[in-house]
Amino acid sequence: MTSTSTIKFARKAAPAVPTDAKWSVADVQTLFDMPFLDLLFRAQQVHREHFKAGEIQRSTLLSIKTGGCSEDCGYCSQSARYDTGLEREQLMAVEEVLEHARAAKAKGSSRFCMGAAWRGPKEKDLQPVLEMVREVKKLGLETCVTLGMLGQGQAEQLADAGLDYYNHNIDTAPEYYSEVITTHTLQDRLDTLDKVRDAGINVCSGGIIGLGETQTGRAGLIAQLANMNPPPESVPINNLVQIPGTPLADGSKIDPLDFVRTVAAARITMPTSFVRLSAGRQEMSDELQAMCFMAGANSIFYGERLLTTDNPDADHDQRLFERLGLTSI
Ligand code: SAM
Ligand code: DTB
Ligand code: SF4
Repeated sequence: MTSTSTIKFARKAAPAVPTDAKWSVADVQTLFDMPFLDLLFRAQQVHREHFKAGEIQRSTLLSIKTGGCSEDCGYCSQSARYDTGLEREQLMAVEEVLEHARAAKAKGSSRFCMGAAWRGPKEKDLQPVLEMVREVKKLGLETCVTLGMLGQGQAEQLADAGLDYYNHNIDTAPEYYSEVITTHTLQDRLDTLDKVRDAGINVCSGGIIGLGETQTGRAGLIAQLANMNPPPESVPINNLVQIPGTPLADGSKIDPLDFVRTVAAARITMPTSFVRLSAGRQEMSDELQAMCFMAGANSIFYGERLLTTDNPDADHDQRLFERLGLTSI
């Protein structure tokens, strides 16, 4: 005889974790199809098995070279191909970068992420970036850079400078990639990620939600990240910041609850990774962000600026941490 409790609580079985730890697109889609509260509960369970609940890592971003990028990423304010009204800036001087890094540390950030609008760094540009990495590290901050595709030997040079993380997102569903970007391929991105991994640098790789991808496409993005061996140590989940002038400026926005589902799926499929609630927080309510933390996000970008767009100011985040009883690591 079936017990009442079985009828009441086992409405939809959660998918079993695949034994070979590989996730098919269908497995992730099954997570998306779970009742919302069951999905969040499962994500919390996984989260608490691997992390202390309520501990949130904070990274501060700085654009060290802004605009004028040769690539055509359809969401980006910094592509030279779109008129987004962004003012181009040359590579920042090391001392100016350090001023920003000191301020980030004083506000409580533990990692400093420097981003450059390049297809990839030229050798002459890499040298000052190596200096930035060495000097920021001396301040007692973890270092991260995002410089585009790396050439032969560049990952090793970054590793020698002491770089902790390299950010390089795979951004969207494999089958949708060429709809969004035509100047490089997903395979190019994966090749750079291999170089980063081989050089012994921690991998930071995630994507953007709301580019017009289907829900299956979103499942494909998460599956591809989760199936990396090992998965990225840091997984930024960005909500598209719509930039006037870019091809993706006017698409329809996704249901915020689907964003939360994506965070939960990232947590469940990548149990030991830091999942970062990344771009898009400025347009999210505190309550929606709280739900993302419930879904297993345990990292944020902290400080009033992302690369070229606004982020909640640090005081607001500080109050949010206090209201939610969150602590920083
Ligand atoms: N040029 C390098 C690259 O593409 O890797 C580094 C900088 S690029 C701006 C870093 C990442 O920012 C992109 O891969 C994308 O995930 C994210 N990004 C860029 N524009 C965005 C936007 N409008 N909304 C959300 N995320 C965005
Ligand atoms: C990531 O995944 N998101 C950050 C960081 N890595 C480099 C960048 C977000 C950019 C948002 C739009 C802007 O400010 O230009
Ligand atoms: Fe250039 Fe990176 Fe923007 Fe693409 S996402 S246009 S590579 S800065």
